[in-house]
Amino acid sequence: MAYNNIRVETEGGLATITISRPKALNALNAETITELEQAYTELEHDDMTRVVIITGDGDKAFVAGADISELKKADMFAARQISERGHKVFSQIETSDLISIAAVNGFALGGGCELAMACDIRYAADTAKLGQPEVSLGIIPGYGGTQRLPRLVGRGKALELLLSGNMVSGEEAMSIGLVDAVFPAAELMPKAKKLGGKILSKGPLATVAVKSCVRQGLDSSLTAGCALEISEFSAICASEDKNEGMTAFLEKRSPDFTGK
Ligand code: CO8
Repeated sequence: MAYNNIRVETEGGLATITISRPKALNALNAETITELEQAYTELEHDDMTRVVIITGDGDKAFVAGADISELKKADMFAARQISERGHKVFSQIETSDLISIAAVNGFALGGGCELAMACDIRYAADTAKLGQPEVSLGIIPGYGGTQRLPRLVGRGKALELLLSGNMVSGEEAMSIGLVDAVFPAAELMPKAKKLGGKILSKGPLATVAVKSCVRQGLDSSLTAGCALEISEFSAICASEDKNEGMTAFLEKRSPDFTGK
């Protein structure tokens, strides 16, 4: 499908979605959110694709937030719609069987930081700047920032960032758990692709089940999470991939997983 504000490239089981509105530092307008949803849905229906890297066009911005010129026009009713749309798409990314890696290549502010936080893993360039500056605009985050940020960095640090609007560097973001690794800018995409390739080499049913257990477990009690793990573990032990993985190990060869 042709898009105006994103590019989608696929290579083997790895897809890259590049948000591309360079004149607005890749800010998310309504059309971009819709395109992101369409692209994600299309990739979810593509049998090959298992890992998606989300990044921003150019070397300055991942995504500099929701589009402020669009938001400025929104009254209470429009704002609810915009917020609900964003939540729906980010939740789709978060709950999808696709494993998502945010390659944060520059400013990830407001909705941009929220998009990165909806991804499963966040890699950042050492030039990245992350933050939730909404209070500087007299608003609050509307794409999950007040909820996902404290879950990642803890209540105090989240409130410090949310209340001050301060930006943190890639290094600082890693030190507080907002991103998972930092690399020199030129190495960011190769490192994200390397991780994607590694995930692709593992059992497809297993990687989906790991994501599901971790995500649902963090949303529930330890007891409920452990019960979920027992269910997923026993189900996956009925798979052909389990047989192939263990046979390959014992035969000292690489497994040839089929996702069955
Ligand atoms: N929206 C629209 N345009 C933007 C945005 C944005 N978020 N960010 C940058 N731009 C535009 C600028 O207006 C400018 O356009 P022009 O060249 O036409 O003047 C161009 O991009 C380049 O930006 P700057 O000249 O400002 O570049 P600097 O290097 O000087 O500064 C910054 C870079 C620091 C990133 C600066 O652009 C900035 O502060 N941007 C805004 C960041 C921000 O506040 N983001 C949060 C937005 S609100 C939000 O995300 C809420 C999400 C939830 C929505 C829920 C809906 C209800």
